[in-house]
Amino acid sequence: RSSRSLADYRQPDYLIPEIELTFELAATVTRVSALMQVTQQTAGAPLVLDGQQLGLHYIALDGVELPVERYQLTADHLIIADVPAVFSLQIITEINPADNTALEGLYLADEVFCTQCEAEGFRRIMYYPDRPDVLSVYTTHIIADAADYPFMLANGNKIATEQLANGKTRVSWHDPFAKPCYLFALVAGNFACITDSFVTQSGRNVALQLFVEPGQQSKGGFAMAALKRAMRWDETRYNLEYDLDIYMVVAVDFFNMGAMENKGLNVFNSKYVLADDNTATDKDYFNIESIIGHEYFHNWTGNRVTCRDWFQLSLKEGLTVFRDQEFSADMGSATLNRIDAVKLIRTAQFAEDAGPMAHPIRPEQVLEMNNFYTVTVYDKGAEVIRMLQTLLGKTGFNRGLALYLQRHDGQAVTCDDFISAMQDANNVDLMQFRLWYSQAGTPTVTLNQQYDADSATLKVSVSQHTAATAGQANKQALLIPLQIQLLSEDKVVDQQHLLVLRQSDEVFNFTGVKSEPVIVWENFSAPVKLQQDYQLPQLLLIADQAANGFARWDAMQVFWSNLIRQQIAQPQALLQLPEALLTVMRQWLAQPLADMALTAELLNLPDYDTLAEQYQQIPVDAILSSLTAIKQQLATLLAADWQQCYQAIKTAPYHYTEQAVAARALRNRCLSYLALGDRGTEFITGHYHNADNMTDSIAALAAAQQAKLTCFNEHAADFAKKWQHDVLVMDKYFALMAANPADDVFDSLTLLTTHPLFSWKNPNRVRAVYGAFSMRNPLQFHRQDGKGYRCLTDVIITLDAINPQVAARLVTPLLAWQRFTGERRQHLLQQLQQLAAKPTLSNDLFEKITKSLP
Ligand code: BAL
Ligand code: ZN
Repeated sequence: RSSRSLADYRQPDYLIPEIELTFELAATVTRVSALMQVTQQTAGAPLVLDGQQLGLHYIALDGVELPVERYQLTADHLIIADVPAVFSLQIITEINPADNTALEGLYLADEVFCTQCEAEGFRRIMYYPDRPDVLSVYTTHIIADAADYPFMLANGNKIATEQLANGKTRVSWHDPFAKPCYLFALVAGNFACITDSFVTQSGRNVALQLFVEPGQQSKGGFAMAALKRAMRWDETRYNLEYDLDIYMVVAVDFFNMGAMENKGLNVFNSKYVLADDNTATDKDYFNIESIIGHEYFHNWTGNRVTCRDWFQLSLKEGLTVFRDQEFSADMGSATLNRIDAVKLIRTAQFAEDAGPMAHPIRPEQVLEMNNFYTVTVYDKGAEVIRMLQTLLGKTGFNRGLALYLQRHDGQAVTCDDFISAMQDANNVDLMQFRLWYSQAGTPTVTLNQQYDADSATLKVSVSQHTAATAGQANKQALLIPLQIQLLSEDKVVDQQHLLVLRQSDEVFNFTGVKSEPVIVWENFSAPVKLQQDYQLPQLLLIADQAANGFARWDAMQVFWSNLIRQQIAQPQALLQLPEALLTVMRQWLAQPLADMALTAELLNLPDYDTLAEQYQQIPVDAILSSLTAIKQQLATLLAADWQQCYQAIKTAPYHYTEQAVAARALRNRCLSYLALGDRGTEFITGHYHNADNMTDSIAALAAAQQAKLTCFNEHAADFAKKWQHDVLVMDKYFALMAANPADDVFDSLTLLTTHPLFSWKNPNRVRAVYGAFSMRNPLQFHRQDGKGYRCLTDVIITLDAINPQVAARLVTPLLAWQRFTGERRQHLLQQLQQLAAKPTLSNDLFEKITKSLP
C-alpha cells in the first residue's frame, strides 16, 4: 500500500475538456459509456486513467476499437501508451450498483440510484483521471424505465427527454461549467418533488427543486426556506450569485456523509433535510439550515474555484465551514454559534492533534483520502480562515475573497493561492501566517500580566509553544491574533485590543490603565489553548460582568475545569462548592439573562470530552465521578432555584425561533438538575407527557437516563412505540439507548441491531447505535474490563467488509491508547493489534491503525 505526498504533485499529463456519459441503469449490471475529448499536456507520457472494480467492455481511440495488447489493465488503472496529442476516447464499462455497499461511486439503495464521487468515487464508475485538477464539461444521458425511476437527475440543466424504442426513457443533462469528476452526480428514483423559485440579485429566475421520499413532502419546507435564505445571504454578504437555471437537492437515507455539493445537484443525507415540528429537535433545525447553507456556499468556494489536489481540501472546506458559521451566526445567536464551534475544537480537534492521526489543515501524506475529512481540515481550517478575518477586518477579508474568486474562477488551485489573494488585496505580508497550513498541533499560549499602579501601566507577557505531534517534531512560532478586553474591578470595560503574536515570547504594554484589570480573551480568536493564572473570583467576575457573552461562557468553562481538577486531585474529599459560585448561579436562575440560551450554557458543566482533553493521561474514572458528584451537589444545593427557574419559563406551542429555542434550552437545563433531586420522577414524567415537540421529549428521556431514574424505561418504551414508523426519530431512540450508562447497555446494543429498522448497510443506523455508544457513553465504552472496546472492535470488523468509510470513522476512539493508563491501555492495544492482524483490512482502517500502533 503506498501513500501519496503533497511534495510529489505533478500537473496532469492529459486534460479532458469534454465528456459525454451515458448510463443504462440496471440494478446489478449498469452499463456506462463515456466519450471523452482528450488533449495531451506532456509529450510521450502514457495515458493513465484511474478505475476500480469496473468491468471493461469496450475501448476505442478516435473511433477505432483498441485491441487488448494496446492497453494495460491493473486493479487500479487503465494505461494506454502511444496516444496522439488530441484524440477522442470511448470507453464502456459495467458496474454493479446493487452490490455497492461502500456507497462510493454509483450505488442502488432503497430503490434509488445515487452517486457519491468525492473524494475518489468516480473511478468506480468510469476509467478517468480521478483528480480534482482535470476539469471537464459534462453531458449526461440517463436511460431507465420511467415507471420505476420517474426522476432521472444529473448536474446542470435538463436538455432533453426522449422515449426510446425499447420502452425506456432517456433524460439528458448538460452542465456548462467545467468541473472535476468529484462533483459529478446522478440520481434516479421515485421522489416527491417540492418546487420553489428564487430571483437572484441580478433578476435571474432560478428553479428550486427538493426531492424527498414520497409521503415526506411536508418535511421539506424548512430546508427549502433555508436554501432561499442562504442564497440571499451569499449575495448580501459576499455579492455571490447562483449561476445555473436550476438548483436541485435530493434527500436519501443511505449516505456516508452529511451532504454533497455536486454542481447543481446536491445530495443530502435525509437527516439534514427532513424536519417538522413533531419530529425535529431544535438542533436538527439548526443543522439543516447550516448544512443547506454549507453545500450552497460551495457553489463558489469549491465548485467555481476548486482544489488542485486533495491535500488542499481545506481550501474549500475550511473556507466553506467558515462561511456557513457566519451564515448561522447571522440567522440566529452569534454567541451560541461560537460556543458550539469552540466546543467542537476543544474536544474532537484537540483530541485529533494529540493523537496518532494529527495532521496540519493541509496534510502532506495520505494513503486513503477519505480519512482526511476531519475536524482538523474542516473546523480548524475554518478557525484559520476566521483568524484572517480577525486580522484583516471584515472589509479586508471580503476584498481578499473577491480577488481570490475573480483570479481563479474556473480553476483548480491551492491554499497558497488563497493566501496570496488575501495578501495582495490587502497589501499585507502573510508569509508567517501560512505556517498554519503546514504545522500540525495545538499551540499553548501563556499569558502573564504585571500591573504598576503608580505609572498606570500594564505589562502583558505572552509566550507560545506547540508541542511535537505525530511525525512533526519541530514547531515554529505562529502568527496568532489574540483579541482581548481589559475588564477592571470597577466593571468599566475598556476598548478591544488585538494582540498579534509573532514570536515565541513577546511583551505588550498598555498605558493609562487606572486599576488592575482582568484580561478577557474574546471569541476564541485563535485555535489555541490559552493559559492564564486566574483565581476563581476573577473567573466569576468575567462570567458575571464581561460584555462579551462568549467570554462569560469561557470563564465558566475554566472555572468548572479548575474545580474539577481540584476534585480529581483529592478524590476522597467531597469538594465544597464556593459560596460565590452558588450566589452567582442563584442570580442567573432567578433572573436569567436576556439571552436564555447563554444562561443555559453558563449553567452547563464541561462535558467528559472537554475535560479529558485537558489531560495527557486521561483520568477517566476521576473525571466521571467528579462530574457526577458536582452535578449532584448543584442539584441539591440549588434545588429550589432550578425549580423556580423551570417553572418561571412559560411554555408555548412549539416554534423554531431564537427566543423559543433559548427558553427551551434553559428549561431543559433546569430539568437535567431537577431529575437528580427528590422529585426527579415527577418532573421528568410531567415534562415527557406535556412535551409537544421532539426537543423536550428527548430532553426528558436523556435527563431521566443520566439520573438513572427507573421511569426512563417506561418513557423510552412509549417513545419507541410512538415513533416506530419514523426512521429518523428512531435513530434518536437508538442513540439514546446506546448512550445508557447502565451495565445492561450491551444487551440493548445487541437488541437494537435486531430491530426491524436496523441495517448494517445504512450508515445512519450504524452511527446512531455505535457512534453514540463510543462517543456519548464514556462510562461503558471506557470500562476498565475492556468490554466496550471489544464490542466496538467486533462491529468495526463486520463493517469494514461492508463500508470501510464508516468503519474507519468508528475506529477513532480506539486509536488514542497512549492517552490511557493501566488496563485500558492494554485492552486498547489488544483490539488494535487484533484489527491490524486482519488480512483484508481496508486502506481506510489500515492507515489509521498502523499510524496508531507502536
Ligand atoms: N465535500 C464533502 C461534503 C461537504 O463538506 O460539503
Ligand atoms: Zn463542505
